[in-house]
Amino acid sequence: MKEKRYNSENFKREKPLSSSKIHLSKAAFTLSAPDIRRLPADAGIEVAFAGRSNAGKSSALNTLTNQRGLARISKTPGRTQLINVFEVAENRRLIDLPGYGFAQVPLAMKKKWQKALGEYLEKRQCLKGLVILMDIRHPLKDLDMDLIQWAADSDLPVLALLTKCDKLSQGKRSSEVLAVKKVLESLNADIKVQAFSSLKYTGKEQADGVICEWLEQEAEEYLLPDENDSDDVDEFTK
Ligand SMILES: Nc1nc2c(ncn2[C@@H]2O[C@H](COP(=O)(O)OP(=O)(O)OP(=O)(O)O)[C@@H](O)[C@H]2O)c(=O)[nH]1
Ligand SMILES: [Mg+2]
Repeated sequence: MKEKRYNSENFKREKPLSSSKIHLSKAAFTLSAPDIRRLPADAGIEVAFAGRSNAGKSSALNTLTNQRGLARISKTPGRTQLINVFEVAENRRLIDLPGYGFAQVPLAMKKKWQKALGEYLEKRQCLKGLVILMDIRHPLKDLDMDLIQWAADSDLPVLALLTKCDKLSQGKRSSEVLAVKKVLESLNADIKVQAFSSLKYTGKEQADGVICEWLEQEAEEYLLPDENDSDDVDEFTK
């Protein structure tokens, strides 16, 4: 039998989504996975939410999907320790990733979930956009920069959401956004920066626009082993 997987000639274009408009409010919880082996098949398109613990990832997911209780929010940093999957449309998913950079967590636990995070980012082929959330009062910490640099090097588009912007005055907010834009422009990559508040819905429309555009792209899929395989067809028609 011919080698079919991992060969660019064997890609096919998935048909455009039947209803091409994505609505994030359709998001529904699918599953929580401790590592990438328990995730749904690596097909379609995923947009993942990443950031330091307590940056506001789960809150942003709830705001963007208009669903208060979709992702679990906590005052205790380190709440999201699993990879949480929310399906928005067929083969289109939002992913709430475990937060990084929280010191007061036992080392063994931290190692386990940081490994899941690293594996997800490196191996997940259907990951087509990364939302990186940073508290607007403390953006661009070392681990944030590592992640942004990695995404830039991997040609993965980034939306940097500067969260909890309701905590700053309008003037301070604008100057923070400008400062972050200036640093990230130097990376020469597809990175957008947006002030965001889950509380006040600031930046919701802009973030929704970027995420939906990513999700509405056509996805590339591997052919299934038996599909369109003339050798196999011959076997059955002889
Ligand atoms: N004022 C304000 N507080 C926010 C906002 N977004 C999140 N918070 C608060 O920040 C805390 C952490 O929010 P989460 O959404 O749970 O953060 P997370 O990044 O998912 O945290 P982990 O799952 O621990 O990584 C909660 O107390 C939220 O209520 C916001 O836009 N404004
Ligand atoms: Mg969370």
